[in-house]
Amino acid sequence: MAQVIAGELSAAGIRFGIVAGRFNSFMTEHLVAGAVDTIVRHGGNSDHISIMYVPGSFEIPLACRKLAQSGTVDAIVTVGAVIRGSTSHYELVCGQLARGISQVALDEGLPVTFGVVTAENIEQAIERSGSKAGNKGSEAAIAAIEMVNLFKEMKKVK
Ligand code: INI
Repeated sequence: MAQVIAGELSAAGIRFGIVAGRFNSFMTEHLVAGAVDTIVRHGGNSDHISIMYVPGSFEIPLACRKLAQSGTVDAIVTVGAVIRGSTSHYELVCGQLARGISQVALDEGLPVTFGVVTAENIEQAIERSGSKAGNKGSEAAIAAIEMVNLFKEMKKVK
């Protein structure tokens, strides 16, 4: 019979880092709040959440690397907001960000999840930061919880 390995959604006992870009802070504050609220509502302890602010999404990967190397967190949730309409280097910021955080996850061996809103315009960004299209910070927190628990389950497999 197939063995199914999946992570539960309990945040109890997990130490989280949240790395947040300050750029477009109107949205990113809602994303941080969504991530924290989701962790706590899933049984996590707010004392075990470290929130690290960086200037913008471009700086998120390096901060994730340093936080991962500090050994103080089990998973990192990234949050930011990159809006195409307000930058000429949208593709560069998004590309660097996605590549960078995946690289940190693979190199450091811990979940680094993507709660960065990438949007065509401010309206879309607001919709994805806690209004009608959900909250990307919250979604990324759920993914982080599941991934940490997935690896705990893997260790139990004989
Ligand atoms: N950073 C963002 O997080 N979102 C944006 O929409 C954005 N725009 O529009 O330029 C942005 N730029 C700043 C960038 O992330 C760096 O902080 C900056 O280039 C300094 O390295």
